[in-house]
Amino acid sequence: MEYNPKAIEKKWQEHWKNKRTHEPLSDTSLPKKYILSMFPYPSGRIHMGHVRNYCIGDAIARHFRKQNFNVLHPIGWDAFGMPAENAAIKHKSHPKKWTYDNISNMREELDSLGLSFSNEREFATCDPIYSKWEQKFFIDMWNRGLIYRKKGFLNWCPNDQTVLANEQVIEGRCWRCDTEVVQKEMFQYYVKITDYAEELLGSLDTLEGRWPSQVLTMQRNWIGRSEGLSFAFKLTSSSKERIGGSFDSFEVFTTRPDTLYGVTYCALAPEHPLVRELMRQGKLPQESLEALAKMQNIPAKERAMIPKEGVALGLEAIHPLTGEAIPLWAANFVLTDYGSGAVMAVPAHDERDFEFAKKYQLPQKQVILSGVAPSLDEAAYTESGTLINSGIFDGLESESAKEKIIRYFEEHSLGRGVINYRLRDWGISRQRYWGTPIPLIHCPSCGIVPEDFSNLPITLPEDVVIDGEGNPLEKHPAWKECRCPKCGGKATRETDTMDTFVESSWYFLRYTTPKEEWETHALNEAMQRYWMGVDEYIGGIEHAILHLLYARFFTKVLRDLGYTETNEPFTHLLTQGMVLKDGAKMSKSKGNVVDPDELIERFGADTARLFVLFAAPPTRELEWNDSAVEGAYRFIKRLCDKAQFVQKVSSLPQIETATLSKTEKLARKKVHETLLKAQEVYSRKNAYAFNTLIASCMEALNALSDQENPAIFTEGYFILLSVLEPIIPHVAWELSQEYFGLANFKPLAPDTQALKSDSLTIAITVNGKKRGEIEMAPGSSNEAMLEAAKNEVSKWLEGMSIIKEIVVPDKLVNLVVKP
Ligand code: ANZ
Ligand code: ZN
Repeated sequence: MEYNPKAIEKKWQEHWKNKRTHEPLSDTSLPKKYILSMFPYPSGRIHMGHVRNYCIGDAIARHFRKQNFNVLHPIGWDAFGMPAENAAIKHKSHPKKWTYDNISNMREELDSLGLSFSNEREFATCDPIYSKWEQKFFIDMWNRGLIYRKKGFLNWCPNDQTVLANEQVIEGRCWRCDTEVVQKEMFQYYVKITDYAEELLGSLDTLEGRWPSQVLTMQRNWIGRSEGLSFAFKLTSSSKERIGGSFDSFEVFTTRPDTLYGVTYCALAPEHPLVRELMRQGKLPQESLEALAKMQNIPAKERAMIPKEGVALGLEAIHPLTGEAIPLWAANFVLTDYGSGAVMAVPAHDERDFEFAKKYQLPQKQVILSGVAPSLDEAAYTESGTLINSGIFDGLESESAKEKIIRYFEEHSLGRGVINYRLRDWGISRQRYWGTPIPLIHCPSCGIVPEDFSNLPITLPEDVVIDGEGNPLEKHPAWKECRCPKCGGKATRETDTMDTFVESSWYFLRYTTPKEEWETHALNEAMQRYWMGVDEYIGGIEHAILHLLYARFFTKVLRDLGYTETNEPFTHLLTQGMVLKDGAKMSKSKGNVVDPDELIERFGADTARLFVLFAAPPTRELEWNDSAVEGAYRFIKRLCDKAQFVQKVSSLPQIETATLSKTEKLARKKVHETLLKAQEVYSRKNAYAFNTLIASCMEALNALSDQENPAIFTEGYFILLSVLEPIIPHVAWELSQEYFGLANFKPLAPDTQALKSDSLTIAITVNGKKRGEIEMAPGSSNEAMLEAAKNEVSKWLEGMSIIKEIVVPDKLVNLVVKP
């Protein structure tokens, strides 16, 4: 067959679409696979990372479809977000137009790759019907107290004029525009993800072996569970007086109650209410006030990377066990929103406390005996050990001391054992136009009231001025002014919109519901039960924490609200590696981007697909390589060239295995090994090492070409096309239709006989000269050996008559001939 990718790719893409080949079936008695590559942000054009992501998912989806699974393999668009607004400012376009134009453009690009998406379930998260249900979820959560409004210090990007989540601040800068982030106090809506901290942590265990262990570790650390003691330090009476009676104590949290006798000072976060009160009263020297103000303005994340700094507060607290007076400091290494924002400092046994104590010449007191010779001048001893200088707890080991001290505090009502999580509630409001409107109304007499369900969705007004200054919704009175759903009085809409991570937290659930029901149902109950969880979720490692944690959380919330029964949305997770060129991540700024469109235009989609799956295993980085692209193209061409040796058949040819020559056996072995490898690859034994599967196909094609038996060639070709179909679907469908009537796209099992390598090599001599070799099973009969041998050396026997046949079992056949 002449290889003409343009013609056949278009033909098959249309065929699949017209025949609805890739749409899922509604028959829930069929075995199912839900294969999902993370949906794209409609930035304008697809890049090689997308190509890789969707080709991996597509190969898996196509494989299981061929194995008679009912497959859901949907695509959609994560369509809200700041870039649309930034483009609007820059190009004077409208975010909506910009977004939908990008979607149709990228959709065409994805189509040109021949991806087997369940097209009829496609949606964009900015579609009003999607907003409707998201707003419904928001209201359900609000009514349950799972969403609340709170004033707090937030990361503020002065350039984007918006609040950023902690995760969106990278080294003190905005994740999008790289502007330095400042702290600003304002109202914000929060989702109580902390209510689910325990479950989010605990059920990670069920994902063991199914998710990359690296991702599990990152999630565990992010949730950050620690057990310890929480208790109050009382201020001394003179300190109480000094602060005017507004405070008489403050809480601390420690994971090392066993070090309690080693406390030599306490450190408070710069934002601690007690510190703020001191500042408000101006009861500190001017330079201290200035130093504190400076500390407060540095984003929390950055504080961890700068030298420790502190300000003596001139106050003292009473040690709960020794009664000693302990000095108070404000320190930049104490986090405001962890524990209680204050720590008991033990310089002898904690590194940060040690460093700080050295700098400000604060005393240290050893209370844990170390195994090695103690030299507490250089560093803190942070391990456990035996307690010393610890009153009634002397001689205890750290672990039991912790327990006993916690019990002591509880019995004497001094404090209690607590479990703390590092996880913070998720701030979900953004002061932005292009997002899902928060469905709340501010009424002067009723307070904050959710919008009536019958009025959902609340859609965005289109006639807005987007100039980059503040939230355009604030400046749109016609939209903002409304009626209170409760009292009917004049009220105003909330102008904040939701963080786009909310949309991506439930889109995978939405896909399970057929499009006909999108108006009437958030989720079809029976269908979500059938399709969930996602059997393979494929995406970048950059989503290891944020998206995956929010999606897990949201699923659990929707479960508790009665929308789904799913506990964990993603049964398996495959994190793909980055696509590099010249060793660096492809990026516009580096100018090393390869445009997928050009690649497809030049070589065809099948070459692009073969290249990305062959160049590296999915989880590893993929280095761009021009000659590997050409190699991929040549392989496909060779596959087409070889088709001429195929005998047209409509089922797997039956092979008479007893009499095969060595090369014939070898060819069959290679082919059936490929089939076996395919089974392994798709059962995720080796994280979908498509590269090894493709290499195996290439070897098999070579082995087939090295022998001349048309039945073996045909059988091998029949199998190879089937194995290659998920990878190079267009050419595989074309060849299969031409030669096999597509009969090969069904479950095929390797022939165990062909895989056996226990055959022996039998030399064949004619008149004492070696003329060939055959592969025979050990213990084959003399007759079988003779027959195979004569077959193999037939050209040496032509016109000859055999005078003598000598068979040495398992070793040799010698024929004596004469003309
Ligand atoms: C005294 C102590 C002695 C501590 C010692 C550690 C070692 P994790 O494990 O991450 O939960 N801490 C508590 N609240 C803090 C805050 N808001 N900002 C900074 N540090 C804080 O850490 C808990 C430990 O971190 C606590 O135990 C406390 O220091 C500190 F030899 O208390 B420890
Ligand atoms: Zn009202």
